[in-house]
Amino acid sequence: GAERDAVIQRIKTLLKERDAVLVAHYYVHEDLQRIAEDTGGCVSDSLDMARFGQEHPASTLVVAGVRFMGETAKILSPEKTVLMPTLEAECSLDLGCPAEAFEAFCDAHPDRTVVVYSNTSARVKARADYVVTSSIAVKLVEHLKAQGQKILWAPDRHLGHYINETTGADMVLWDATCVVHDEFRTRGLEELKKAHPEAAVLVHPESPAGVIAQADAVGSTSQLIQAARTLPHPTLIVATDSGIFYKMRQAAPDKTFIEAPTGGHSATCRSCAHCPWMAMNGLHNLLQVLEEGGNAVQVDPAVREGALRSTQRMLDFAR
Ligand code: CIZ
Ligand code: SF4
Repeated sequence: GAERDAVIQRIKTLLKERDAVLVAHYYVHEDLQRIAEDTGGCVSDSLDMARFGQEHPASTLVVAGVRFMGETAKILSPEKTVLMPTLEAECSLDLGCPAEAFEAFCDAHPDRTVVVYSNTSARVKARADYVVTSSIAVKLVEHLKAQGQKILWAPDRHLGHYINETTGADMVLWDATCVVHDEFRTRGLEELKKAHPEAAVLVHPESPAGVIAQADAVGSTSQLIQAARTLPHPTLIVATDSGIFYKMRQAAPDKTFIEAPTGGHSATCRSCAHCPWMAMNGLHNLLQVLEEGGNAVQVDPAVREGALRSTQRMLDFAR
């Protein structure tokens, strides 16, 4: 309504006044994705969010996503102010990989190169040799394997298993999962595919192996959007957070999208696969943080130094 439009307009004005740019993840509410598009910000996956924030000249980055994304922005751009609509937006992979236990795990495998997913705390990244996102994980592991390195992987065990299957790297795996992707169901997907023989299946590799096995395309959010554009199928069954549909519909406006079934799937569940922490980002708290300037992300300088090393390696490798 009119009130909502006024809030959006006020946010756009404040972004300009504050020399701030909005960096939004594909999984946040489409209102926020649209504001980022309209104001020269970016909507992307965590790798491109990191790149964009590092390269953009604005003195303030407003990161709409979850905490590790704000931390990554601060790690790469300590001179910038990094704000988030909420500092309470966690990630089950980050929460499932506490630094102390992780450091002990690494200590128990001293012969292994430590590769961690970007969905981790700054302190976990500081212990790692490399950070990766899902868009470059397979490539980096192939590269390290070709050098004869043995690898320890954390925290997502489905993604780790998928990389092991794809590369034969035989990585030692940490045992955490994403609360969203772990819910996709193998049997339910088999049935849905039977009902839609015309459909292609797009799967994010944080999903269980039985779901990945049925995919026509496996990849990061950006790679899945690309697949939605290029695959010839008229219908796409999608196993990732439902926030992705905003960009997927832009990429392939004539195709039909169906959410892959989850454990909680029912006729009354409109958006079963949606991250509860991504959903904490909204117009209201975005406006509030721009008006009041709270919610600045801080990273301990000693931790930052180590996390920068492994994160910058990711960006250099991705180039
Ligand atoms: O599941 C997530 O949080 C993803 C896909 C993050 C990312 O790499 O963009
Ligand atoms: Fe973490 Fe999963 Fe939410 Fe992504 S969707 S932020 S991996 S809990």
